[in-house]
Amino acid sequence: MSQREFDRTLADMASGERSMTAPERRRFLKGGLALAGAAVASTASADTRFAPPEVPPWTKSLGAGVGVNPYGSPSPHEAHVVRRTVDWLTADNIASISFTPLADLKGIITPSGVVFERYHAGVPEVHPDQHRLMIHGLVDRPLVLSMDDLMRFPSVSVIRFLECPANGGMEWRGAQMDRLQFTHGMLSCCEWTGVLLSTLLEEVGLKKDAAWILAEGADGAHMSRSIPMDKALDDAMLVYAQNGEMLRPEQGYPLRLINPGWEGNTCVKWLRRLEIGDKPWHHREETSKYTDLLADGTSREFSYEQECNSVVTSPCPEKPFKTKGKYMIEGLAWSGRGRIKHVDISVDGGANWREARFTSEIMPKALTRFALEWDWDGSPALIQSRAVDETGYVQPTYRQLREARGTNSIYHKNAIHTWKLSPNGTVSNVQFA
Ligand SMILES: Nc1nc2c(c(=O)[nH]1)N[C@H]1C(S)=C(S)[C@@H](COP(=O)(O)O)O[C@H]1N2
Ligand SMILES: [Mo]
Repeated sequence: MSQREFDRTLADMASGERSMTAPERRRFLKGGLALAGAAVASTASADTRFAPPEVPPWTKSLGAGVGVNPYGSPSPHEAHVVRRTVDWLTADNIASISFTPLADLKGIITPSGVVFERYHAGVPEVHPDQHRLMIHGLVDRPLVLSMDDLMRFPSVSVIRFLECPANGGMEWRGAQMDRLQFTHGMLSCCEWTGVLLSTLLEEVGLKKDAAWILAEGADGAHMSRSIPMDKALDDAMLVYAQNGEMLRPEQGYPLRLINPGWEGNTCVKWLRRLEIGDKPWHHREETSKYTDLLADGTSREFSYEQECNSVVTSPCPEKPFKTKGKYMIEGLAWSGRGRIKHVDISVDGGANWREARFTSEIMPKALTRFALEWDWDGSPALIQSRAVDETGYVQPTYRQLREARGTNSIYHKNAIHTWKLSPNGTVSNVQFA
C-alpha cells in the first residue's frame, strides 16, 4: 500500500463514517459500563477480595526480575489460547492440521505461536546454513542461493492473511463443528518479510516461453505447486521472517513462498526449488487434491483465489454471552482479491441487515476486524455476517454456494456462517439459508 493509500485508510477510519463517532462511543461506554458493574455485583462467584480499595498481595511484594524468561511467553492465565486439533480428521499427526484459536485473538495479527499448522510430512528440521534455493529451467542465469545470499536482496514487509482452502470444508458436507476454532481456524494473518519473487526473476532473467513456476518444498512431502507467471511477477514473495522474527519451523523455516490471497497450499514451506517452465505440472497437490469436484463430476482446478469471507468471532461457541444487555458483535472479514469494502450483520438469520464498522486498518488481502453495537434482549437470535470486497463480490449463502458448486467439494467454502444464540447465552453452530 502506498503512503497515500495508507493515510487515506486512516482518514477513512477517523471520518466516523465507518468507525464509531465520539458521541456514539460515549453513549455506548456509559450504557456498557453501567451494565458491567451490575453484572459483576450480581455474579455470586465474582472474586472481589482484591478489588480496590483492598490491596492485593502482588502490590505488596517484588516480582520476578529481568532475564528470568529471555524469550517471553504469554501469561499462565492465557494457557487456554492454544492451537487445537480434531482427532478424527486425519489418520495421524504427521499429515495433519491444527487450528488457530480465533475466538481469543484481538486485532488482526495472529501471534506466531498460535498460527494454524498444516503439513503433509511433519516439520523438517532444516539447518539455515545448509539450506539452498535453486532457481532454474527457462532462465538465462540459473542460480543456487544460500539464506545469506537471499538476505542481501531488497526486502519488503506486508501484512497478509493465509488460509487453507479446506477451511470450513467439514461444514460444506453438513458436519457441524462445535467451536469457531474448528469452523474457521485454518486462517492466520501475519506480517511477512522477504524478497519479492519478481526481484529474483529479474536476477535470473526469464526466457521467452517462461509462463509457469514450480515451487517445491524440502520436506518429506516434496510439496509442489504450479504458479502462473502473472502471480509470480505481481505480489508473490519468498519469505524468511514472520511477525518480526525468523519464520517458525512450523511455518517453513528458513524460507517459504507466500502467494498473498491465494490458497495456503500454494504457499510452499521449506522452499528449495523454483523451476521455470512453459506449462503447469499437474502435480498430486493440483490433481487428486486441491481441486474442486463439481456436481456434474468435472473439477475446477487451479482455483487459487480465497474468495471474500467473514465470520462473527464474538459471540461464538467459545465466547457465550453472560447476561442480556449491550454488546459489541465482532468479527473478521477477508478477501483474496483485495480490500474488504463493507460488512453487514444480521441477528435474525438474514432477514434484516445492519452495516458494521471497521475497527482495524483495512489492508488488501489481510484480516479486517469489524464490530456492531447490539442490545441483546435475551431472545434467541441467528447471528450472521456478510462481507463484500472491493471488486463488489458478495459473500454467498450456503444455498447459493451449493447451487454453483454442488455438494462434493471440500475446498473454498466461504458461505455466510450462522451462530444460534440461545436465551441462556450459549452459542451453537447451525447451517441456515
Ligand atoms: N513444503 C510444504 N509446504 C506446505 C505444506 C506442506 O505440507 N509442505 N502445506 C501447505 C498447506 S496445505 C497449507 S494450508 C499451508 C499452511 O501454512 P501454515 O502451516 O504456515 O499455516 O502450507 C502449505 N505449504
Ligand atoms: Mo491447505
